[in-house]
Amino acid sequence: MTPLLLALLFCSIVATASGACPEGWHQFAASCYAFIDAQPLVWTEAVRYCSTLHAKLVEIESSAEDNFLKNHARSLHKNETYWIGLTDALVEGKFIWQSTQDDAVFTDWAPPEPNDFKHDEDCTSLEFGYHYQWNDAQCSMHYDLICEKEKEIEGDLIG
Ligand SMILES: [Ca+2]
Ligand SMILES: [Ca+2]
Repeated sequence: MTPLLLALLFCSIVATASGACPEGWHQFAASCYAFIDAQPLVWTEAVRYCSTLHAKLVEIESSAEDNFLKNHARSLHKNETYWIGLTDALVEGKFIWQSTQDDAVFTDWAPPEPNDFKHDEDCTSLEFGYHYQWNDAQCSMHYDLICEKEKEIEGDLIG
């Protein structure tokens, strides 16, 4: 085995052992997050885009996770609004997470949201204008998005 191959092998083992997120993804707790701003998408396209990355449109279960995402969004200074994986398209007023269909327990709506403005707001964003608290918005809006996937567990790859 050449020294270069040995070095590459060593690097991949180190990355695995630390449970690192893929390049360009940001770690918090057991998840990795990608802030996607190359091209704003409508909500259903955002869901599909994350699935192509073997991820889901971000689902926020705690204030700790919410704060991490808000702080990161602010730190980017891009003044962008981001889709998250929360919708009440099936039953008006009943917000569920897209991948699990679970009811949202933790929420961070910016008052007076969710207001279903013009009876046409079934998808949820981290709204720049609300300092990244949540807004229900028209699903046809084009926003940036945040994808989430589980951090790879060391044992899954080595064991
Ligand atoms: Ca989550
Ligand atoms: Ca709204």
